[in-house]
Amino acid sequence: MDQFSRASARRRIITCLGTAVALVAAGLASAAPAQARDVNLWFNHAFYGGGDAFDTYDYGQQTRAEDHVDWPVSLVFFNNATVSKAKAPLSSVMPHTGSLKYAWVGGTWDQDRGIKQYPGKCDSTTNYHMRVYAPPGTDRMFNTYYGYFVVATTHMDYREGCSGQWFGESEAAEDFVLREFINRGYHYWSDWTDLGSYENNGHFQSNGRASEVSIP
Ligand SMILES: [Ca+2]
Repeated sequence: MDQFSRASARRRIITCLGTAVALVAAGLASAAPAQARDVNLWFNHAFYGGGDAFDTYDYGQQTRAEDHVDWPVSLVFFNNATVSKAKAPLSSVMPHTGSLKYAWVGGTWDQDRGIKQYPGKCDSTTNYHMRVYAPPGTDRMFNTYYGYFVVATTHMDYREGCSGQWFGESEAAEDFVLREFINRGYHYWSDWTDLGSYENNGHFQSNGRASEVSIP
């Protein structure tokens, strides 16, 4: 698929988004899990042409609610992607795994520990982490324009398990992963798809637009 037809499709996506649900901020102050925060918009998103839809955040448990969102979807791997094919190219730079999180993809739950640069560590270098999701039965989703696709969330685990730890910077983590694919010669579209998952609150950072990588 060439860039022109993809761009043309994107212009029409705006009118074809899945149901947007405006969520109230109530309830965040009481017994909120560590990752709870004010998520302004929450979509179950279907690309133009329909096919498999996905929630634009992953979750800390199998509950599709604002209080349980973890990280925004920041990458779409398409063309002929599977979860394993989206992870494999980065096995040398992100050889470790993290805790299980969950995503609602293609009408079912998937779970993933993801891939990350390091296990928990106390120095101040980057430790980017990506989780990749698709229905476990197929390991991929399908859309007429994207072909076989999977979605991924990204973030950084800073000084994980040590004093001064924090988690976030999804946008920087997206850029890190995208750069690794660019360096390996993959075709890409940076910050291409508007998923409405904009966040700008301390370390919770996302411009709401997912980058795309073509997996042959
Ligand atoms: Ca982005």
